[in-house]
Amino acid sequence: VTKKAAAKKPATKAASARKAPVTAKALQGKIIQHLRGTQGTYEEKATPQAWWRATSFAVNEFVMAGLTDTQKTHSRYDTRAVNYLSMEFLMGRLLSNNLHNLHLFDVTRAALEGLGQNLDDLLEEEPDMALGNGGLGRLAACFLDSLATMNLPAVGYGIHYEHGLFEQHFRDGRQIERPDAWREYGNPWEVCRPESAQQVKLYGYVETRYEGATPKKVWHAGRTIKAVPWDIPIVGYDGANVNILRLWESRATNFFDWDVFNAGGYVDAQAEQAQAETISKVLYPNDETDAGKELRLIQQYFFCAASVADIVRRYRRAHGDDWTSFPKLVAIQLNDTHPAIAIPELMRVLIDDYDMAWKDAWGICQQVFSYTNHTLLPEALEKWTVRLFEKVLPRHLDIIYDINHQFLTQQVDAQWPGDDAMKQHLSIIEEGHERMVRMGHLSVVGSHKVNGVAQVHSDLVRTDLFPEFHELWPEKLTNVTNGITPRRWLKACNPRLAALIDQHIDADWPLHLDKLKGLIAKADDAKFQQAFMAVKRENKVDLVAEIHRLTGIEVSPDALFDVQIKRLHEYKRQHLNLLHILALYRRLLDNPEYNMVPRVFLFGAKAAPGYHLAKDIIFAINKVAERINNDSRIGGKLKVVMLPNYRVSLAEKMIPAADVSEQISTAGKEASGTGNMKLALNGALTIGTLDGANIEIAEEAGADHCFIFGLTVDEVKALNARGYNPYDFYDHDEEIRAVLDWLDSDYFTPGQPGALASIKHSLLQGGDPYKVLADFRAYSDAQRNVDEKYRDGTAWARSAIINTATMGKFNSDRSIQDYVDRIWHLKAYPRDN
Ligand code: GPU
Repeated sequence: VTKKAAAKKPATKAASARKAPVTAKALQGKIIQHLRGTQGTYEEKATPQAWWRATSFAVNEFVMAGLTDTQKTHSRYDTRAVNYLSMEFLMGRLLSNNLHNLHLFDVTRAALEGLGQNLDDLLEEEPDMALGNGGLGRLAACFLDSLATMNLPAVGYGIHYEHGLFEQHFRDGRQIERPDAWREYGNPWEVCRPESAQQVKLYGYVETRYEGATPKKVWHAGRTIKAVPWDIPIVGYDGANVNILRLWESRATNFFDWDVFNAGGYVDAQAEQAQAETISKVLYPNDETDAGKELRLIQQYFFCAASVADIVRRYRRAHGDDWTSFPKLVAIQLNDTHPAIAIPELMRVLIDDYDMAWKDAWGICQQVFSYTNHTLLPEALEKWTVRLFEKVLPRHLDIIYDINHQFLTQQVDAQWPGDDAMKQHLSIIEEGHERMVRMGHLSVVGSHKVNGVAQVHSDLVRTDLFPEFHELWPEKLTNVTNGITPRRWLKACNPRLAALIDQHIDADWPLHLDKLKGLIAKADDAKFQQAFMAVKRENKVDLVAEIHRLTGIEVSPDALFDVQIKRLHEYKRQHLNLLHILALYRRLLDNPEYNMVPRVFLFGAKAAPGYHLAKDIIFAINKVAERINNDSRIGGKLKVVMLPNYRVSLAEKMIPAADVSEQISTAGKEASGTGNMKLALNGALTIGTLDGANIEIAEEAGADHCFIFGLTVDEVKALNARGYNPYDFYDHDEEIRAVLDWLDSDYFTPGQPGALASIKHSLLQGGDPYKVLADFRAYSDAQRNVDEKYRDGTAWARSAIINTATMGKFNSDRSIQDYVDRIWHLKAYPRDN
């Protein structure tokens, strides 16, 4: 386009920036240069890995230029920034995302084609960065994308795990875990910054020195660990800023080793090193359970101490010892309670290292910190024994006692004078057989804002989890409904749908997702319906091939694709889905004419390695699948597939092909859910309970375009209050009884009767804590409605379109704007360049 021609076009930012910043020819030159110059190979010999690396390094030139410009802008304007502290960042793959965000995707495809390479194949060479378990970690990743896109100054801080979430295999249907080695041979996206390394202290004792007017506490640490930062550039969409995700790796400190080494302790020195490096070795694979392990507490402290030190270093570089601007420039967000130890750590730094008065330091902390709660499940609410704290972080325990003392004697006593029961109830220290530090209480007391992640969840945080804190500080507890980045979860993962949308609305919808509403007008248009469902079918054809490649199972793209993808957990109720599959199978065996649309039930889920019932549910799904998929009597009407090693890159293949989205948690248990948003955005219809963000999805899409069923939060509470007895359902519902007894036979595990009995056991003798049997009939009826609606192709297409069209609210940019307005109060700084 000539300058003149360009001038005639409307000068929208999207239109101008959408042009690739480089020609295919120039990019080819860069790729070849990296292939030869940094990979040490050449075109004829290079492996796909080498091509992927060379392409990534070529793209990195654009990434790094953006990073430098952004950093200069931030320091020029001395910007207020949010520091997002999270134990998990579930980034997935970066090449495709970076190409899309830089508008380099098409030009790179063309450049590679000219070199005889296929971009889609190369993208598959990249290992997922699986530094997280599930929703909490992926939310952090989506938030980084939005922060960069919105030109907001932000740094993500986390741990540079050597091994991310385990790789899942199935052996005879059972989950086997293998270590993940995402950076075994180096990762092209990360830059080591040894110049910003920090020292982190652990163990030891606290000495009280009586020198000046007030006694001074001195922590004599028993051990010092080096924290080395690795920076991952986070590329905003459409020419926006490039922010940083800074991940800390633990190393042995050199000076510590030398003493031992020189004393002849060569082996001991190596052991010290191995111990130090254990800290960032592996991600704990427990989702929503508190491991209670010493190494986990050390991981938490390690990355919080390094991050706080880094934040303080950055501040002091511009402001020296003048702390007045600190709360104006620094916001620290705690992603759940995992980084709550950052609160006493900042207190320690200000008081011990910079001689600040308690009151001033506490004032700073309360302005700087805010905390996001992601669950109400009691087993996920972190507590550490006082004993462990005393051993690992003795100075922090002192500080926590002081925080608690001030809080109880001032705030609590003022509100509830003389009420000792209330003091005990709100205390950061839980008294009992073993005294515990309650990290949730510490987080609420130390933060100026606390948010839940969907409206119903935030309401429950106020009424059920922290009602007294809410009474004490009515302004503190708030809501920010979760969101997902439409760049990864629509534009990049579903290029066919993205292209169709581009034909009908402004191409800047990935920035302004509310513009999808423009598609509502098309929902009744037969041609558009056809085009929309044709995209869905092509995506299903692709997934069919992938299913075959991964499992050998053949499924038809003409079947209804019913998808449940999320961590395996009883509260998410994959076993409710399974019981319904068994009921369908039984109906088909009883009556081969049983009228149903052919359906493929697709699962993806990892179970925590020590969560036995979750692993039994995976085994049961695989065994039931084996039997059903090989049963010629049912005429291919029913297929069940559990894809191995569910992860971000697999989600990107499953979501575009889904017709139905399973969101069937017990009401009140799923804080928000985010997979629900991704699936609906890609045109899947939700079958779900009134839980978490499902409620808001149904509000946006309209009840006619979802299948809502089951007990509500209040009904679950009422059922618990009057006493729930699962046998009421087992005894009176013939189908429930039959499928549970079936699980307890050897029908699905020939020669091994009872191999699947633990599920039945947990639902009967175990009391069915998640009300699976109570919701079964309503679920089965809702599934009947799904089937009926799918037969009416027009009605289905219309609902699918309306789902895509109405998901604008769940753009993570909107979530971030809510954080900015309600909590962080940041200003955007587009980079100068
Ligand atoms: N969540 Br706590 C996790 O993925 N892991 C955790 O340890 C905790 C919460 C999830 C919630 O289960 C899910 O409902 C929510 O959408 C997600 O966090 C992000 O907020």
